[in-house]
Amino acid sequence: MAYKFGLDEMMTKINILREELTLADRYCPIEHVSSRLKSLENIREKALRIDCPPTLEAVRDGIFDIAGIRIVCSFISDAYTVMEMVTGQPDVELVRARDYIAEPKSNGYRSLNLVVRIPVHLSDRVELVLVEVQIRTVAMDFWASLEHKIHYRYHRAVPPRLAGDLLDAAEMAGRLDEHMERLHAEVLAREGDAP
Ligand code: 0O2
Repeated sequence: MAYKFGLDEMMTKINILREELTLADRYCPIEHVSSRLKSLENIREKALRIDCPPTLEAVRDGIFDIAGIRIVCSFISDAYTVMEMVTGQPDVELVRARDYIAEPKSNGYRSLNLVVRIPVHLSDRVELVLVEVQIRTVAMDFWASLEHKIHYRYHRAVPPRLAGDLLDAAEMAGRLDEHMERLHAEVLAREGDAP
């Protein structure tokens, strides 16, 4: 229940940011947002995989992505802007930041993976809830969703040829992101020059 409310709180924050920028006719760096609660089965599977004892306390302390939000942006710079917007709020505590954009994983995975702690106000207490926030570009998301499917299809043992092809695709997606970023910066500079 607390994780569900944690997700609701974070989604409200993100939706307010989007709406504020849209109403004020300002550039909105967020393309789309999704959220999910990890199923009990997936929590159990992850606990086994990372050697986390299957107790409530251990899972609370050891699994950070029970509540997960994914924010997809158009450009790499937008991902960092969104990170600042989300973590700059006084009731959002940044617990962990993994910048897989600056340092991609060896399989090619790129994303900003944050873990934040936010208060959830219940009738008789305040619970501090961890929410994982993944922020990435459309190209990174496209790659990650296919890689995720392949990963599960092969039960995490992706054949080397496929893994090599995925790495090539991740590098292409990275180059596309850099190209789009340059075009975006050029358009912004021209808009700045316009009378
Ligand atoms: P699922 O099925 O998406 O829920 P830790 O064990 O603490 O070291 P943790 O918590 O796995 O690390 O943190 P990390 O590395 O930031 O990964 C959190 C989530 O990011 C993963 O959750 C995935 O959703 C996503 N992710 C991380 N690495 C990859 C990757 O190589 N490929 C893809 N497609 N997604 C990735 P789960 O529980 O692993 O997976």
